[in-house]
Amino acid sequence: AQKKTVLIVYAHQSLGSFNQAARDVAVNVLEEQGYSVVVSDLYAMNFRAAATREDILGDLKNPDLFQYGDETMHAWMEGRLSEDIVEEQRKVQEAELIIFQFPLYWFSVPAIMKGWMDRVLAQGFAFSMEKMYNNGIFKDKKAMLAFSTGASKTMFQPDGINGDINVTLWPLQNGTLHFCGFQVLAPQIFWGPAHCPAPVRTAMLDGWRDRLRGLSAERPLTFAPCELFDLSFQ
Ligand code: FMN
Repeated sequence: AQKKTVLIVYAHQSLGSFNQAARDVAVNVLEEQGYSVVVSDLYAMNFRAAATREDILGDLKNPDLFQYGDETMHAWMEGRLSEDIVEEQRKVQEAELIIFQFPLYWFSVPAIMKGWMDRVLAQGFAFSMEKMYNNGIFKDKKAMLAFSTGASKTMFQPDGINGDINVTLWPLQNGTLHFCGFQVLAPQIFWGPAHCPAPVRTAMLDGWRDRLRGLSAERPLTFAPCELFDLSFQ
């Protein structure tokens, strides 16, 4: 039987960073558990972040007005997306779990990872007007954000200076991952590793190792069910 696959989409520039250590823990634990682990190291790949005309091979449907979403949907249907996108889509297809490992940038993912989302999660491949949220294309797959912050946990409490971290994560976890159907696992948050003494960083990585060992038994987050919303736009 083929091994189950985990894809780690990874965005950090530096060898020796905390994010790299967190990535390596995940690779080791998951491989120990019999998974095949694929890493997309976005900076090392020099992954292109910008959604442009170059993502479509051949002629445009509407050369008078370039509409990225429409053009990439048609290109996906006709097998005319650029090779770097197709390669990432193949990895997504094969993975049963995707872990996004990154440092929090401006309450979000770094631009290179946002570009991965913008370009790889194309209409038709990752969602359609009929298939979204609980009925989404990737409903049999899981996804998870694993990230480090500069801020402390208290700053991201509901009454903290940054507000509730769950509000910060809503666009990524609900608007992107759950929208595409993924079962979203609770985020793994490494609070301010740069401001912690080494033993605390080590303890954070030990906690991550322990969590990964039990990951397959975790229940995904729940989001507001579609029934609560006006679906008349359909
Ligand atoms: N930390 C936060 O807590 N919230 C932010 O919104 C945030 N935005 C950042 C934006 C940029 C462009 C940079 C460079 C850093 C930002 N940080 C923010 C701090 C990083 O998240 C922090 O330095 C990183 O998680 C540390 O991990 P590392 O040691 O692996 O690099």
